Amino acid sequence: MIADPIAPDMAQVDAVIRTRLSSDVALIDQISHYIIGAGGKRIRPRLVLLFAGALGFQGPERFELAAIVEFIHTATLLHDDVVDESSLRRGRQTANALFGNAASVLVGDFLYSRAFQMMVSINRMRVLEVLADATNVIAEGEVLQLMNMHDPDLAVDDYLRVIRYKTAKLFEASARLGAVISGASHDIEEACADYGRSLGTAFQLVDDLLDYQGETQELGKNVGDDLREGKPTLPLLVAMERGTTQQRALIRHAIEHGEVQRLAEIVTIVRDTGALELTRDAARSEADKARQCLHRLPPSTYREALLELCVRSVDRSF
Ligand code: GRG
Repeated sequence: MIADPIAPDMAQVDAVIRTRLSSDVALIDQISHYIIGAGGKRIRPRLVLLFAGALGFQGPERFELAAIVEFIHTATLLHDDVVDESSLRRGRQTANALFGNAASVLVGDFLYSRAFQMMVSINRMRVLEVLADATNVIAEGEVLQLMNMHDPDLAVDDYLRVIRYKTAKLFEASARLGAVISGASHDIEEACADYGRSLGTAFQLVDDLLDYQGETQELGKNVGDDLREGKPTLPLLVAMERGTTQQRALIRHAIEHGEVQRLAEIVTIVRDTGALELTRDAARSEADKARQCLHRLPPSTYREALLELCVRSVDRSF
């Protein structure tokens, strides 16, 4: 593992996050500190900082921008856990489980709108444009996903569209913004955005496979949550295509009814049909695409760290 070139920067980002979280409203303070304090991998702020670093930008706006993307990410998590009725996140009870749905949604709104206040303070129309577009697409992705629930006949392309919208878009925006604040050319900006989109797609593919392969304790969230919601993700779509008639019928029924009573059997089918390997291979191929984009950047420790992120995003177990 290479030395982390942005370790001191990440400490600064955490300081901005703490300062900007503050509110006179006690419940906002309590819930926002609860979810942000639980940690998380902070990948999206890392993308902002690593691309800014790779393109030679050292201005203080980078810390604010990195905090902004983490706030938007956190707002989506708060909303998502309500929509999905999840009970475990980052190894802790979800905010909705602890404080209720209404409080979770509203504190999500606080974080989301605080992020826009911070964007305005950066005073760059292009930054506003990128993030306004990204958050709009994320919301579209989430609604598309809702429409796809309980549909065992979902086409793989439609599944991929959802993950590009709901997850890859914020990765794309984070990488793009690293280029925007650095004053990069249009071509470089697009290469950075392409990296983010591919990495984000790889990341969500792995997220979806860990729901069948992972361990609750290591993941920090409940395995089998996707099936419980009747979410047709790639591991299930592949297992249905490759399985026997009986196996296919079992998975179809589980998706249609969001049924987890036979989760153990379904996990075995998913494993035996090679659906997990195929999903990880698809993630690896997206990560390879991301890696190719880095040839457009000059060599640096930041670029090395971006390369390493491609490998770690595919091989991760949490
Ligand atoms: C508030 C703009 C806005 C939209 C609401 C609910 C919703 C619409 C969007 C949810 C999108 C979503 C949660 C996508 C999944 C993204 C994902 C892979 C989350 C997990 O990311 P990690 O692993 O989390 O980076 P940590 O905990 O490490 O930060």
